[in-house]
Amino acid sequence: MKKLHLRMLTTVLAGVLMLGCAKKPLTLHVFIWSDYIKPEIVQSFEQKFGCKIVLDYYDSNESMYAKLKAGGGGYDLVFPSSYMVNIMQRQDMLQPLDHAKIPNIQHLDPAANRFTMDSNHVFSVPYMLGSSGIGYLTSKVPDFKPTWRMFGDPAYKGRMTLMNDYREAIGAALKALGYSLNTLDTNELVQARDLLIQWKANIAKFESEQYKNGLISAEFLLVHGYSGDIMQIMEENADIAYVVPEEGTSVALDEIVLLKQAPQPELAHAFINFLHEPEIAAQNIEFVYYLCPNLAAYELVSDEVRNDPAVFLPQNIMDKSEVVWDLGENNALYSHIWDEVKGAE
Ligand code: SPD
Repeated sequence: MKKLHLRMLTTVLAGVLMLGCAKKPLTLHVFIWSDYIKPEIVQSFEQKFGCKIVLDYYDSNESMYAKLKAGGGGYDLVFPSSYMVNIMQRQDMLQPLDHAKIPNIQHLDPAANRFTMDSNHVFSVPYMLGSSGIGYLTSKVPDFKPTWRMFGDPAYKGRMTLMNDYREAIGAALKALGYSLNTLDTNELVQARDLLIQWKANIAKFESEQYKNGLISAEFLLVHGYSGDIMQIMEENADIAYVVPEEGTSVALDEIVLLKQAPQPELAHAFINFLHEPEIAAQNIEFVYYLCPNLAAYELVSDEVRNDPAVFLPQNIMDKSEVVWDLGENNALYSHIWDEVKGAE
């Protein structure tokens, strides 16, 4: 009965929005991380609602935020990590969500609440959970050890990349040193800065997007990257492996937010709801290799994905990993260190 009711609600909503489309086709503008949605899902939504989705891509929370702050885009929906949701909400960039228009919110896995600062989903709905780690070519790095310290190994000088992302890169150095990646201890941050400067001399570049093609083509042998992104490229080069370093890593929940100036809030709500249809969420998990925290979708994914520790993170990895939190005015401690790393010779 409940299912029937939901289906009717979705059909009515689609009908209402399509009536709008009959006059003038609606377009939804979505700003999302690259390689983060199955293209056929976008097409299904377009067909169902008779509308158009325009996707633009970013490779870090900070580049996305900078573009929005510069007035760019005209976007409806964005997919920031939980700490950035908090920053954007504090700066009045978001509008509250209407839960009545997102009935699939009922499927959310409550276990994901520990990764968000908005656990009542006032401004955000969880999208995907993933980790950061090391991708490498098993045949070219025979002495690989599961540690962030690999970035200091001179044997791979010039053939490695670290993410061009201040919380991820400083976070990797902090974890290598055994510290929290949210530390406010200036002594620990200075040690992380110095370690990162040593690693900088050993890597080809700080980079958050091209590392994938670079690893496929063997231009790079070892890269700092995101779990699902590296899992995706394993399909193109069977020599690639993904490992979470033994010191722990960052686990991030990216969430869907509706921008304050969103031109199409109705359609945006419908898209959020669509992404949490259990079958759609399961298809998306299978494609992107990140975990959409949707309990009903977990039942629908293949055994291969359900047993993949890069998708369903095992407890031992969770235990030593952390979420990057918004540190308020102390975020500046990290951006200051990042400037010093970038400026170092
Ligand atoms: N291509 C998808 C990348 C998703 C990254 N999510 C986590 C970001 C935390 N810095």
